[in-house]
Amino acid sequence: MPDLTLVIGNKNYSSWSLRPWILMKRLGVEFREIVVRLNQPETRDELEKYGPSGRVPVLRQGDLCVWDSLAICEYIAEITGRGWPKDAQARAVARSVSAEMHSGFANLRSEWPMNARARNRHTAMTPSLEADIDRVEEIWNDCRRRFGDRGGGGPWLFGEYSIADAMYAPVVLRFNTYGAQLSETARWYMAAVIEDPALQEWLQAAQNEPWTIQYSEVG
Ligand SMILES: N[C@@H](CCC(=O)N[C@@H](CS)C(=O)NCC(=O)O)C(=O)O
Repeated sequence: MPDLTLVIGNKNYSSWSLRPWILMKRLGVEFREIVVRLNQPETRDELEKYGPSGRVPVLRQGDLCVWDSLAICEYIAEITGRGWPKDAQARAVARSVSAEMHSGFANLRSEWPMNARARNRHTAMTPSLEADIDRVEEIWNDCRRRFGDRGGGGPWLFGEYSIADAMYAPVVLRFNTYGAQLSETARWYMAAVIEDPALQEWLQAAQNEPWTIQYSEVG
């Protein structure tokens, strides 16, 4: 694959970075990786070197710069021909659940920040957090029930691994850290995501990072 560089944030905390990273790993796309340490005095200047939004993730390929996690996943799908379900209706639903994750779930994001290596954290349940958790469960249950047998019937939301799984990987880590109470299907899906060697590689790297971001240490 031609000359791809993915710029990401700390693996322990950067939920947006995990999405394209895990998609590229799962699809076997080779890339160089640059980690920018977030929440430091020099972070803004560092980020501006790589992309126009001052945020990560950013994908560079020669003169091309793609910023925003979903746009990067879409580009990877374009250059590999993989990443979305093959069937048009399954693909439309995969795009819907990916877009819903991309633009929503503000309470889940703020109340349960991603902290990949943390376990047994507890926060008070709020109605808005509960509503977000319920909606994620509904999405996982619905996708598995309707599309789980597609593409060879793997453990993923649409059978075969797709961008939708990459979009929800950070949520799996949040649920793992704060101990969400989930249905059997959701627990089974989470186990598949966590056992995935690509996710294990990310978790190991997060474990080895010496940096802490205090405002993301919750519970
Ligand atoms: N919608 C963007 C959001 C990216 C984003 O907010 N990234 C955070 C890190 S997870 C960031 O770069 N923050 C800048 C900073 O911490 O200075 C995407 O999907 O890529």
